Amino acid sequence: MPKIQFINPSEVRKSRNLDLGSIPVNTYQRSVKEELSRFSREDLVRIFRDMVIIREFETMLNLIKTKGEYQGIPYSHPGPAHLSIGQEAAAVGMAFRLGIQDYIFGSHRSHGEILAKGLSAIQSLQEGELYGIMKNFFDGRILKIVETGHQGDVRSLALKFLVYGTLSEIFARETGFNKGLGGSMHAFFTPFGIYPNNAIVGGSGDIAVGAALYKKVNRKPGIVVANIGDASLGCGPVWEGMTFASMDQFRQLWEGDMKGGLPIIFNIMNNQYGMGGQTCGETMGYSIAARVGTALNAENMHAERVDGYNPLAVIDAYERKMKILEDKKGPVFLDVLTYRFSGHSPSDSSSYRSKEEIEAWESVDSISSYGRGLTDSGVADSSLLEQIRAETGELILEAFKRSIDDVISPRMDLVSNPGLIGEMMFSNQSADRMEERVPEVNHPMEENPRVAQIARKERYAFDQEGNPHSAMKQYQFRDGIFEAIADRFYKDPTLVAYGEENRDWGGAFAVYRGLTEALPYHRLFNAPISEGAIVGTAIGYGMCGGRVIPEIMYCDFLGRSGDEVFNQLPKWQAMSGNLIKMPVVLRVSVGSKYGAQHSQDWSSLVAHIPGIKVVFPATPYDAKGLMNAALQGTDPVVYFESQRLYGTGEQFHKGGVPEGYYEIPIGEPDIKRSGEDVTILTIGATLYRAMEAAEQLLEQYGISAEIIDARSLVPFNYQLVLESLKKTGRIVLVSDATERGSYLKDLAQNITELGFDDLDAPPVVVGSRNWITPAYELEDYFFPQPSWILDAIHEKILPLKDHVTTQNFTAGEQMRRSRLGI
Ligand SMILES: Cc1ncc(C[n+]2csc(CCOP(=O)(O)OP(=O)(O)O)c2C)c(N)n1
Ligand SMILES: [Mg+2]
Repeated sequence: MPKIQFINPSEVRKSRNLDLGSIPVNTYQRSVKEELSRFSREDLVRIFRDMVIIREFETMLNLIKTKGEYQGIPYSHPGPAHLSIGQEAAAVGMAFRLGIQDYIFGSHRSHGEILAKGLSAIQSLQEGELYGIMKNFFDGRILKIVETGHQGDVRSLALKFLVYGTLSEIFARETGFNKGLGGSMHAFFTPFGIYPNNAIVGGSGDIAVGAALYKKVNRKPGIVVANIGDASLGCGPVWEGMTFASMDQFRQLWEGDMKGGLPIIFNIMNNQYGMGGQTCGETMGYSIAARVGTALNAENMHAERVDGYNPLAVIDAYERKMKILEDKKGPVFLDVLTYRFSGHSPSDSSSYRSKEEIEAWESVDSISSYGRGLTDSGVADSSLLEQIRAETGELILEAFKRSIDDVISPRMDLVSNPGLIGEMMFSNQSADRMEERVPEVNHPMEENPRVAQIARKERYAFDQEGNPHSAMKQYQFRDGIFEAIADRFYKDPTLVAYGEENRDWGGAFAVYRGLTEALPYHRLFNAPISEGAIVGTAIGYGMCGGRVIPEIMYCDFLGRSGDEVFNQLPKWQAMSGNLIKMPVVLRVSVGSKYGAQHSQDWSSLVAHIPGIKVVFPATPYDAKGLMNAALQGTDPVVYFESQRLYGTGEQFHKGGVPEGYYEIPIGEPDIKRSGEDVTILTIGATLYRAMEAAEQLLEQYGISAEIIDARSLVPFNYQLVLESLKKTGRIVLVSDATERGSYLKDLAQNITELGFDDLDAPPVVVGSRNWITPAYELEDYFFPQPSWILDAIHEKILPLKDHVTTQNFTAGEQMRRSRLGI
């Protein structure tokens, strides 16, 4: 079902001027009095209260950071506190109309947003529901603390719960919303629709889009708000997220009720500074941030600037923008103008701005202005506002006292349980599907043309005489990946896959060919060339509860999704205190033939980062079994696949690749050839070069090599390797990653320690040269060759009689190269 969208030259070549339309700027002008018909008095007063709670909360933190005490009680908080004093109206206005089904994502400066969204949730939930949430959260541990001595209703109890849970999290207490593993910049509370805040500027810019994608694809109610700063508009992931959210296909190619835009608001908390840099006039050129919307789609993303110093203006904008999202006309871009009186952080001396400027903004402070609006309009008298301030002071003080009490609010006990954080790195669950629902597919699996084609293939590469079947007839490595993924698409209704050229093309390397016919657009689609957003949106999709397979076309492009792969994907399970799962299987194709920027094996870089499982299968049997295992799990897996192998048949598993479902446990290496004299441990496609080397060792030198295919990098079970060493006493490790700092070095180091008694010689690493990858014609001088393995054995382990080396593995050469850094 290829898409048919005719690009007509006579249309697109026509001469005309592009009219960008106009963008409203601060157009809201109503007074509190004029709003009395739209808001109840209670609501209008509550807006004031919510702003006051945020102000007092942040002021308390400011005092602790700058004076070391609050209300005469000393406390030291060494961690960060990016405060939002001055920005309260923007946060309360943003959250006021949202329900718990609406998700917010934030930044390093999101305490105010957490509180505002929490306060809004507390108001909108039924008391029973509210109590249930508190009771179920961490088995009621936080509830128990705040219930002690509480007199009053459930909502006032919930206020205590919200403030205490947030503050304890900031103070790294185990009783915090994320067990103290998130902290000030990452705290969140999903039961109220408060999703991760992000210490990486702009980090939420693409993750939030993935949450909106999740809502759309899985028909979940609610919208998503990405609260990001004005300076984050200089960040690639934010642009990529907005590009992804604005894709035409949502309206033009997605079908049925899936037609229409993503339910997301990019909410720019425009405090007009990025640390000390002035975004308007210095570090950016947009002049009015709302202008950015004009770049992304023909509706200018419904962009608008609103006065974030007036909570009613922000609420008004949300009412209108939520309607736009309901009509499936998202995304929306909101430039919420605000200002922070507090420094970027409490240590900030505000050297980049004048006292006059701060005072000018303080003179129009939203809390006092709005409070005046309430009294002037007769909604409240000043004694009520005073009472609110006084009650807020008590609320914050009580939470403060409790959260700094080491008995009530202990830190995670890493003394009696040193492995606690380690145990939180992976969820290690097994789940056929992330939700019980019938998966949407276009036809039964048996009717799929690719499935029919594979059915005619030979699932083992050799015939009964041991001769290889023709290449066309062999079941290939790419078929193994296809079968596992196709099976999961028919099992898990939440599963979606996307990346560059994933749909009509069938993936750049034809892994998905056939899936285009099987799946509607919203389950398999082409992404923009936005590797950051491809991974970032998958993270958002996964953390909301969906399973997803993003794809990076060439390993070298992982650099473009560096933040997502290194800072986001691996971190959120543990940083959430294990509330979040991350069923994201990131497929990464490792190239060759295309030179320095298309042929790098970066599996070592990924394996270095705690929190990601890393696999690198080399045979069709392993490819299918490991993909099945990855897709059955709930952890992030980076699944490397070598372009050298897509067409390879199954040469090892005698029965051929099973037609049915099976899993290969992640972390278990596999013996691909038995031997007695030397062990060769390979990663990825080097397996086949090691097999050649083993043949030569046997034929030319009578040495029998045992070959172990690592299959996984993280986790990795050393047992099999150590057993092999008991026989051979010698080991060579081979991979296509450049040798310096590679994962092989890590393996070699551990093998040295664990198998020292059995080793006759130190483990020897054979990686690629520490160069750029040269042209295809020169690749044999760069990537490990069979002869290199022999050379390394000859030079470092066991002299081979009359062996003539092609590579220099001497100690002197090793020293020379290291000295030169090559
Ligand atoms: C990727 C990244 N670069 C730099 C920083 C350091 N940093 C933290 S906050 C900040 C300014 C962000 O400004 P903005 O997005 O406008 O948010 P604001 O602090 O004004 O709320 C910077 C540069 C960071 N955390 N992440
Ligand atoms: Mg800013």
